Amino acid sequence: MERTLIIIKPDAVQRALIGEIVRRFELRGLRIAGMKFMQISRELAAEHYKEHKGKPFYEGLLDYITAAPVVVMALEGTDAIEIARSTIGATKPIDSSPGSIRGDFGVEVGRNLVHGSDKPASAERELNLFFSPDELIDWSRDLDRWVFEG
Ligand code: DAT
Ligand code: MG
Repeated sequence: MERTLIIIKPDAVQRALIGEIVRRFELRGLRIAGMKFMQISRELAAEHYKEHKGKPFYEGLLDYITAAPVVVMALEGTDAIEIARSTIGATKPIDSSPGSIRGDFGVEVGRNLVHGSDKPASAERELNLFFSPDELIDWSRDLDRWVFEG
């Protein structure tokens, strides 16, 4: 079982896509371990996106992610990181397959609707930034044995 951090970004919240996006992850089979509605501070945004510091889009990225409330989720499941990334789609919506979130709802890279951690080390770092241990719930669903083989 792997956990990943998902952010339903300000554009998706403003466009009333929270339910649609949560629905897609739920239907894929991933299990919610944590979820909250919040507004990201500049400091937290800078920490979250520190790998991009110095890039031309960095300041605009911080403006965007802090502009309005977001929903953050911890999702878990077998290969949750890659599974979530495929449901989200490629970074640039123009490259995202129809059927993915960005491919169905996105046009611009700077308004690409959802964040998902890209590898296990990022997921661990990002989950710790957004959730305290007591906000992540260990639980199981009755349907888990029909989604997860192990
Ligand atoms: P992802 O969000 O798919 O993990 P990333 O980590 O490379 O992509 O970049 C983080 C965010 O930064 C991305 O969701 C949108 C923005 N971004 C990335 N590359 C960009 C570019 N070339 N121009 C503008 N914004 C960009
Ligand atoms: Mg990334």
